[in-house]
Amino acid sequence: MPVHDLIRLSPEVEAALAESRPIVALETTLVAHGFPAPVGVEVGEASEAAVRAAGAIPATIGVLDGGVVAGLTAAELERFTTDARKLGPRDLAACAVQGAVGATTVGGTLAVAAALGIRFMGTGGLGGVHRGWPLPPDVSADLGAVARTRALIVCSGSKSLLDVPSTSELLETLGVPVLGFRVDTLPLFYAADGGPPVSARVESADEAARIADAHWRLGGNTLLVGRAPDESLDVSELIEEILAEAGEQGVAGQSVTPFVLGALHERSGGKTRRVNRDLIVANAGLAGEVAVAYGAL
Ligand code: PSU
Ligand code: MN
Repeated sequence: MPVHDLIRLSPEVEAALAESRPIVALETTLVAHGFPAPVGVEVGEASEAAVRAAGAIPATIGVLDGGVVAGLTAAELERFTTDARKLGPRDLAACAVQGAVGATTVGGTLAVAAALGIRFMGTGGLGGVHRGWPLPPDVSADLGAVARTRALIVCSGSKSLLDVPSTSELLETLGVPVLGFRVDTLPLFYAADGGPPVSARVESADEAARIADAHWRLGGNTLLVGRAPDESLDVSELIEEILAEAGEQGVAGQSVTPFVLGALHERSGGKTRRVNRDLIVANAGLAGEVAVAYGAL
């Protein structure tokens, strides 16, 4: 089966690809597993609106009805509930063939975007090295995906429940540029300050687009652009407390992120949910701006 039969494009995404218009890929894991229903769907829709406001076309990606879909409709997005599988790059094919509903992570979304030639993506926080490595030896497949594919992802750094300094070192090892959008340090997801240094600071979407273009022409793969959350929140103690509980309860692997995000949302009185939502939407908008700037080069 040729790849275009396996990947179903919405008419809008198909036309945008044919006309080489700016497109931003969006993930569905945060829709299904990052927020309690129905907040996830609202976050997905608000992210799409932010991409459109910047002048680009959103392509929200997931697996449904035996195929990979790029450009989910609002009705399709509603099907991404907590029952959806969480799909890293290795999980796409099995989910499609088995006809299950699958929500793509950053890595899973990048794999699809790369197959289609979509170069821009917005998300909340990248996966990375989990705390306590090498016990457990849990390193997100997001990192392998950014090393293998060619795209630019706007995010608020890596998720702060991770070992952020080790994640930053690994990004350097993998040759992934980490650009700070008007910041000198990689944002710590909920918190703006205190992260590791970026590899270069940029002042505008246009500058990020020009660096991406140069990086790709030099044979490079995915770049990150770190954008700080507008409202900064220090929840480091809460994160430690919740991670300890996750360990005691035997929560491991793919379940760690949803468990921690859910508990944080509850114990911060909804504050982390608000910050998380707003940073995801703002990152989608900035990804749209960079995609538009790249198209104008
Ligand atoms: N950031 C969020 N919410 C999320 C995630 C990141 O604000 O739900 C998801 C992303 O889809 C990311 C994934 O790709 O967590 C990484 O999961 P893991 O550590 O299991 O690889
Ligand atoms: Mn993991």
